[in-house]
Amino acid sequence: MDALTGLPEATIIRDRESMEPFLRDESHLRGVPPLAVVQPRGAGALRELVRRAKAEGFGLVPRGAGTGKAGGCVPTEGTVVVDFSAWPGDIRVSPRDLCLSAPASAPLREVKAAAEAHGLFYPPDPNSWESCALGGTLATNAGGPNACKYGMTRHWVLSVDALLDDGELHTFGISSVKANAGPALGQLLIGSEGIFGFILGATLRLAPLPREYATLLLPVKRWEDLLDLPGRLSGAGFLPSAFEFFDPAVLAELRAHGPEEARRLPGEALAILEFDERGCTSEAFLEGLQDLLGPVADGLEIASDERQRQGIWAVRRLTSAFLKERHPGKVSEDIVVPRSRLRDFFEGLGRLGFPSVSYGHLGDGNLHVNLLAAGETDPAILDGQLMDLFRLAIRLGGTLSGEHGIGLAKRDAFLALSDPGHLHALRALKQALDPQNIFNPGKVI
Ligand code: 2HG
Ligand code: ZN
Repeated sequence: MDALTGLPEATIIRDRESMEPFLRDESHLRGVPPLAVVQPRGAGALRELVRRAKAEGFGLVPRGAGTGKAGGCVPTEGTVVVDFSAWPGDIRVSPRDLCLSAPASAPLREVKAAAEAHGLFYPPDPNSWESCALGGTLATNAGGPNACKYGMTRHWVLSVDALLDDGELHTFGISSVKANAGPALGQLLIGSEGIFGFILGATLRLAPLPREYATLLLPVKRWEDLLDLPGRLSGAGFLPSAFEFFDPAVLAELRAHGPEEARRLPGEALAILEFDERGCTSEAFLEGLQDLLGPVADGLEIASDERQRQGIWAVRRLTSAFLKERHPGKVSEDIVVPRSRLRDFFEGLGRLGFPSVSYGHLGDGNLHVNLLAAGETDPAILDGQLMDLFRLAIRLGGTLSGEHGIGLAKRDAFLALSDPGHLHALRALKQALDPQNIFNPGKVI
C-alpha cells in the first residue's frame, strides 16, 4: 500500500501470512485482511498515519494484545491495523500520589506487579489479565471478578493520553482523584473502543494492597439458592471482592470434559466468593458470614492457604478457554442485570427455550451466557436467540454488555436496541471528534 511508504518511526507488515494473526481477537469473529499492519514507535508515525488516513480515505483499527471479546480490534474493509505492542514508555509508580502511569503497550500483568512492588493495588482483573495490554483494557473499559467491589477500569483512570483527529497528543485529566474543571473528557475515551482516537497511555489510581484473603468455594444443592445471595450479602454489609458462579449446565460440562482439577468440582451449582478486607480471615468474620448464609453454607470450603486459593481461581480462569476449545463455534455473551433481578433473569432465560450454559460474575449481575451450539445453528435462528437474550436483560433493567463492549460482535444489536436519543448523542460525538470516520470505522455505531 503506497500510502504508507516512508512512514516514520514504525514497522509495516504487508504480507498476508504475517497479517493473519491480526484478523482475530478472542471473539468468534474473523476480520477481513487489512491494507497493512503498522506498529508505531513514536508520535511521528501516528501523526503521519492520521494525516494519510484522512487524505487517502482509509480507516485505522487500534489493537492491543488482541484479547478482546467483541471484535473491537478486528479489521474491517479498507483499514490499517495499528498494533500498539511496540509503543514506547515505562511504568512509573508514584506512591505519594497513589498512582501509576503506563503506556498503552504495558502488559496489564506488569502494571499490576509494579503497583504490588510498592504495596499497592490496581484492581481491574479481566480474565485475560496475564496476557492483555493496558491499552486494550482502557479502550474496552475492562472488568473482571474484582469489579463487584472495585468497579471497572474507568473507575481507576485519573488521566488519559490520547491522539485525536488533529494528529496531536493530548492528556485529559490530572494525577488526582479530584479534578472538576469541566466535563471529564478522558472518561469519554475509556470504553470508547477506539472510535474517537488512539489511547496511548494513562495515569491510574491505586489502592492499598489487600493483606488477607478469605476465598470460599460454595457448592449448593439447588441452583436457585445462589441467586438471592449477592443481594442478601450486600444487604447485610458483606462486600465480596469477587462473587463468581457456575450454573448446573456449565458445571456438568466442566466435570465431564474439563481438566483434572475441574472434574472434582462439587455441587449442583457452585460459587466462588472472595473477601479481601482486613479481618476477613478471622473466626468472627467467617462465623458471621456462615450465619448469614444459613443452610446454604452446608458444603462451604474455605481455602486454607495461597496454594488452595490459586487452585480455586485456576478453575474459574480456565473456563472460558476450555469452553472455546471444546466448542470452537460457541458464542459467549456478557449481559448484565441488576443483582436484584438475577432470579427473574434465569427464569426468563429458561423460558426462551434454547440451550445455554452460564457462568461469570454473579456478584455484579454480569453473566456469561454461552451458546455452545452456535457454530451449528442457522445464523438467522442464532441472531434471534441473541436478540431475545439481550431484550430479556434490557427488560429487567440491564444491558447487552457488562464488560466486553460492543465492537463488531454486538453492533447490530446495540443499534437495534438502544434508545434513539442515546444513539443520536453518540453519533454527534463521533461526528465532532472524527468527522472523516477514520478511527475504528464500523465499530460500535
Ligand atoms: C471471563 O469472565 C471472561 O471469564 C470471558 O470475561 C468470558 O469468554 C467468556 O465467556
Ligand atoms: Zn468476565
